[in-house]
Amino acid sequence: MELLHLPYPLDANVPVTGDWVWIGPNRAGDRQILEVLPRRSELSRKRAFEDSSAAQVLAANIDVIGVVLPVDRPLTHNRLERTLVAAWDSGAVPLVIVTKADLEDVADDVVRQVILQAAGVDVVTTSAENGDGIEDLLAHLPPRSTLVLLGPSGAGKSTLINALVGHNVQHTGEVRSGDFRGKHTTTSRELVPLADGTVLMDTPGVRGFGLFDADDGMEQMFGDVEELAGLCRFSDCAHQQEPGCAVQAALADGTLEARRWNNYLKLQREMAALARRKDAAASRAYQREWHQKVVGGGKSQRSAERARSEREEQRSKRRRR
Ligand SMILES: Nc1nc2c(ncn2[C@@H]2O[C@H](COP(=O)(O)OP(=O)(O)OP(=O)(O)O)[C@@H](O)[C@H]2O)c(=O)[nH]1
Ligand SMILES: [Mg+2]
Ligand SMILES: [Zn+2]
Repeated sequence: MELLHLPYPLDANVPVTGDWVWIGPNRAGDRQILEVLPRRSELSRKRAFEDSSAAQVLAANIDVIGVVLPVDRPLTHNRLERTLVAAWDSGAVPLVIVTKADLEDVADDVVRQVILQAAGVDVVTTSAENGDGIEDLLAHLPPRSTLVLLGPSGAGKSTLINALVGHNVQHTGEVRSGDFRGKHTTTSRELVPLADGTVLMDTPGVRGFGLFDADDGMEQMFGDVEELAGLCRFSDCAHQQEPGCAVQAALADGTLEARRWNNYLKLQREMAALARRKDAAASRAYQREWHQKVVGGGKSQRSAERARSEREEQRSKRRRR
């Protein structure tokens, strides 16, 4: 048997990029994955289609999740917080990586804004173009750790990996001149090892991050907000016009940013809706199972259907009488 760090997802779901698996001979003597080893971290998001309540695991066994933000695109306020919630929830440590710092004279402003929103998560500023911040970024990686880069297409993830490796291993692509978006140059998740045992994971650009059951991540990102809401005079305070509302007081004196509070509420609503969908799906599954047990009596689908049509026939006979 041998232990491999598998570079590609073999199946739609298991194992995923970053999984460690046991490979050994099957009964016929062929090499085959016998087992996926337990994951120490798991980055997931809600499956992309709207009414799904299932999780999609994007990567496993990540130590550091690099959230990549290029300075040449306006910072869309709430996406950073949302991504950091998912990152914290994975069990890995998030790190915000600002890229293309050589490009704009607004770089300093962007970084200041990013630091505010990152709620204590470390921020490193890099330029693959002139090498600034590359050493600093490496210093943020524990020995032999795995770093995944997340960010929109054209953010400079693959370029950054090339800068970390020291030569070109990943294809990179121009951004469109109109809206600075990338062209999805990287199309699969790929592992790139460094000489010192660090592993870098390049990913295709992801725009959105539907949160999935991210209570721990919410607590990491919004723990102070949750604590504040616990200080209101009434334990069932809706934080609207109630007297003694600690949230409204903090919004009024500026210690809580309105944008951040609204985004917190939005993410809470999103997860509550997901929980309701999950409950509904579970109750449908339960009803199906119950129906099968009681009505189907463990018979095959065909005989259950026959039984149903017989019952219907009898019912209509009764009606005719
Ligand atoms: N000026 C400057 N340009 C950069 C820097 N890093 C990346 N770029 C440019 O940004 C464009 C996109 O870079 P990529 O590395 O392909 O972006 P990506 O995030 O991998 O994009 P996808 O693979 O599509 O998700 C390329 O034209 C790069 O040359 C940088 O530090 N400075
Ligand atoms: Mg790329
Ligand atoms: Zn309140």
